[in-house]
Amino acid sequence: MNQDEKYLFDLTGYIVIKNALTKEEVKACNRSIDHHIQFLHEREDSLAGGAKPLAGTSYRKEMGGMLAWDRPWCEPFRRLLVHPEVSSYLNVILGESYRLDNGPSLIVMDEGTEGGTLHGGGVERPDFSEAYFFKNGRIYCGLTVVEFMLTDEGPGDGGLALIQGSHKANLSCPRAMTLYQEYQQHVTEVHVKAGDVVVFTETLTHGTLPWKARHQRRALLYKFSPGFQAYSQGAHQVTYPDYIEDMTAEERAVMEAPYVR
Ligand SMILES: O=C(O)CCC(=O)C(=O)O
Repeated sequence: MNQDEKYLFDLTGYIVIKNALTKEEVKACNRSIDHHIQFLHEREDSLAGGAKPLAGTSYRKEMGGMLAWDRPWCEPFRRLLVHPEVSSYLNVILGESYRLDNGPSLIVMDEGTEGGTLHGGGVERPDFSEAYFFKNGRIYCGLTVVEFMLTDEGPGDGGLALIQGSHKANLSCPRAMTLYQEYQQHVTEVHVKAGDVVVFTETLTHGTLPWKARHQRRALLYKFSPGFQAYSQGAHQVTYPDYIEDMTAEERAVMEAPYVR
């Protein structure tokens, strides 16, 4: 990550790493997904918040669990944990011992799929797990989203959208803006090619525009944290040793693994 990219990430809250994945790497992910297509499920609830500009004819589809698939199917997804084109950025943004907080999770949208409200950023930063600040020449960033694009997202297609600079907002985003009803000129629709990777701080206000393209959208999300902190339980589902089971609920809460409760 060079000085210009660092400046732009600090300024806007996101960066697009062009051609981070080779065509073969994208193909390998898509092939593994196709092989497990029976696990793809449509959400049961809407993400569009009842807003007309975000409405669609179906809910988005999702799939997870790739890291646990049998070999060789899991391999392309495991490689993305430490992909050199991406880890060189995460080492700067999160520090060298960054860890997977949760994911990967796949978002799939066919033509007509609804969007999702803009969320995160401003006063929605609840605690240090989603902090963003700059001090002594370096970036300090909590939960960070890495979105591996497995298909193109061109102008007018929809998909990932964000409000540049909102990771530094001090006020909550106007409700009509989160619903994409007002101030659309301040919402950036991110345009990418398959193989590009978008890295953004979870404190950036972001969401999804309805999918209008004829081809299927596939975006693969990994969420990383600095090595010393956690936002969610991720792979570390709590199983208590017996002596903790014997504690009061209040005592047990203090013994839990780090994550945002
Ligand atoms: O559609 C996207 O790329 C963004 C998804 C998103 O904001 C989310 O799942 O929280």
